[in-house]
Amino acid sequence: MNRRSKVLFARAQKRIPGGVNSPVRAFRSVGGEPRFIKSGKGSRVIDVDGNSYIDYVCSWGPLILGHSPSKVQAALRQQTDLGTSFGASTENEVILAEMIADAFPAIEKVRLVNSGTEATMSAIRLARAFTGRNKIIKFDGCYHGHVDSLLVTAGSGVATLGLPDSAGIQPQECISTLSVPYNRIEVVQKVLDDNRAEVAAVIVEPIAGNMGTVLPAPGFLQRLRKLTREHGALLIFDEVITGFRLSYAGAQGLLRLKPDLTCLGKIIGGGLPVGAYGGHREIMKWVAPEGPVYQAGTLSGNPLAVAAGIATLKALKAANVYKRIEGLTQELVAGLRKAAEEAGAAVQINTIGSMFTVFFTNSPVTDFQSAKKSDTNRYGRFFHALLDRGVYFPPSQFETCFVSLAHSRSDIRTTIDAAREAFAAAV
Ligand code: KE4
Repeated sequence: MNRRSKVLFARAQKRIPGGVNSPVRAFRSVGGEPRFIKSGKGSRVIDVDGNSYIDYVCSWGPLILGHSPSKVQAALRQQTDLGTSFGASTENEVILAEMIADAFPAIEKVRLVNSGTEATMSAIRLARAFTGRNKIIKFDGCYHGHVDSLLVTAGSGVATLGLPDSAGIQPQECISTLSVPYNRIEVVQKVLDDNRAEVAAVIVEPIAGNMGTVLPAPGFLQRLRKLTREHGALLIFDEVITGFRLSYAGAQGLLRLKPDLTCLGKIIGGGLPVGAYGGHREIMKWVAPEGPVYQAGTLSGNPLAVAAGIATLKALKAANVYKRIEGLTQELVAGLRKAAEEAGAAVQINTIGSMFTVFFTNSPVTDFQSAKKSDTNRYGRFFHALLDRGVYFPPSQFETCFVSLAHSRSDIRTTIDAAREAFAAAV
């Protein structure tokens, strides 16, 4: 029953475009109407009609500790008593910057901003200034926020809404953006050769999360690092999702790779608005006021977001955190694969660390092209069948499920049981 959600959605649509403050929340790609959430604790959220769900959206990634973790709540309470924003530097901003730099060897200096979009937008501007070049290479299906020049065959909400390029963006904004298929290193090589000495940067989600979870082919990122270095283009890892998600040093820590710039967000703010971009000090010294690349923000380094981020990263330094969360994810994915097989549903489940996506397709999903071959209507039916059984997956085929440290083995078993019925119901 979702009567109050329905009433609120009708009201919301009168005053907010599409009734939501971010498109993917509107359930457009799965049908039906969004549930309005009232509260969250641990692995669960409760909607305004009192329905409880085991949550695998986790606020799209930030809540790796689960909802309302006590240590983060305590840090926020302590900070609100001291003040919420000063527009001046604070000790905690230095502490968070030091924690990020200690975690990521490729980050010698870092600038805090208010969203992942601001992080990637600023990183692109910095790369152009540092190299004196204009062109940017990105990958089809990777989403880097709603930056004008990067909304080119983007993933996430854009893919969901079938907007290959958003309205309102001037063609000349994207003329220097070259989008190539993910995992196709030979295409990257050709584009770099054809645009010799013109490419400022290649930006990539090292593990893609915005076409659903899609993994890099063996050697893809290593060859990308080599090619960009040979061509004098900067390599930017967009780790807004994977930063502190896949390891305490993100995807680059797992892969033992060092990009020139890294974009972060989500987890480093513990559920409050945040973003960051950082890299080698020789590059970061170009950022104002040290250098000529202007970038600013009223609430950058906001005391509440920084307090929540510090509390979250401290919790992630505890022993075996990543081993535990991966074990839970592997148990869930194995159970989902078995449940799908029992229901005769052809699925591909891509997973790494505590990320996974269930694709309704027979063939492997290795890039945006193959992701789009999934049966998104069937995903929509599966999504609602799960929702009706108290399990909340992302309301889009082109997103990633997240497991948090608050998910229990009982949650995993409950989810597998619900999925067994949902696979059968979604035929
Ligand atoms: P924000 O501006 O939404 O904080 O971050 C943009 C961004 C940048 N880079 C990556 C890899 C991202 O995944 C994102 C945002 N992620 C989406 C979900 N995949 C946010 C959800 C939404 O748009 O509502």
